[in-house]
Amino acid sequence: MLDSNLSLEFLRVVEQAAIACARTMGQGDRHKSDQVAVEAMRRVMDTVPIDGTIVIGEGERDEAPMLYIGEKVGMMHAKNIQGPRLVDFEAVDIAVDPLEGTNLCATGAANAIAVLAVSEKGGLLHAPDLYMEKLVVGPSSKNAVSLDATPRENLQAIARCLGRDLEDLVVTVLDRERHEALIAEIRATGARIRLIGDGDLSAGIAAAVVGSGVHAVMGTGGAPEGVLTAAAMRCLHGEIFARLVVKTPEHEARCRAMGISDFTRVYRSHDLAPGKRIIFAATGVTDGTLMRGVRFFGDGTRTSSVIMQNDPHLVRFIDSIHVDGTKDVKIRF
Ligand code: VTB
Repeated sequence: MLDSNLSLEFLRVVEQAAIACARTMGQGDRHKSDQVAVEAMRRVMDTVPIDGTIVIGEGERDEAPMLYIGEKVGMMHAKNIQGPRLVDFEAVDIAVDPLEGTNLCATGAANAIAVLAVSEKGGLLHAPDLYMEKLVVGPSSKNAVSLDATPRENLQAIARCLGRDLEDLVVTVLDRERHEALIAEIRATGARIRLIGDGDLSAGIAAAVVGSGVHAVMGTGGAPEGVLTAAAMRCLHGEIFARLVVKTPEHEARCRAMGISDFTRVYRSHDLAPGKRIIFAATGVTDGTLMRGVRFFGDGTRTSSVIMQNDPHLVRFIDSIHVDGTKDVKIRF
């Protein structure tokens, strides 16, 4: 059983990853931003009392030095602990994106986050790093839309479910050439569009939260982030509809390597993140829709996070002040 106290342990992991890369905000070096987030996340992960396995991470073992797929993490595997482990640590699978939106951080743009999801073993799909067609909506419209419907049909359904006009909807779409036709179709309905440079995961979370000003996310983005989105949806009762973009024999081989043989399957949140117990944690790196970015104020640091679990169901928005122990820090409300 995933101990719900673990949620707060994982909160520390995303907070520290966010703080590390937020220091590099606007420096124009996305690789550096990512690297420091990965290092911080990896370091703090080993202080969490778990027997963890990374199932979605920075890449395959040969291409990523840390947080690679299959890497063992957590106190169970911490290098600085000698001798036999006396405690029975829980075995969990972990999906991480230490910095979702590396470009957003490197340019100081909105909605970069540090994020992870945890479940019992087998609770998160091992998704290949391919593109994925996605449709993300909130709880009110999740039973009225489909990945096989046209954007107009889906937007009409969402408008109906929300009791609004099409013109009152906001759809977030990644600003990419591949989305030209999609964007034209959405515009033709009269719905409003928010084009984003990166980060369809934080957009997806926003779409599932009433009052965020985002009603849907449409378009093609990364599959691993689709799994993280699904984990968030399990806690927010929103829904992701997703289909892998499999175009070449090489793509097919990568799917097969992950145990996927049906390339046209439409996945929903329960398929991508089937775990009985899910924990999802994210901290804002730059200012965003739901979370503020990391603020450094000389003698302390303030972070804004969301930490959620589906069972027992709990969604917490957490505002932390990290004080440097050596100074007489003033805490402001
Ligand atoms: C990016 C990023 C997204 O997918 O779009 C990436 O912004 C892949 O798309 O948040 P490109 O190759 O066009 O950049 C995500 O990482 C996740 O879906």
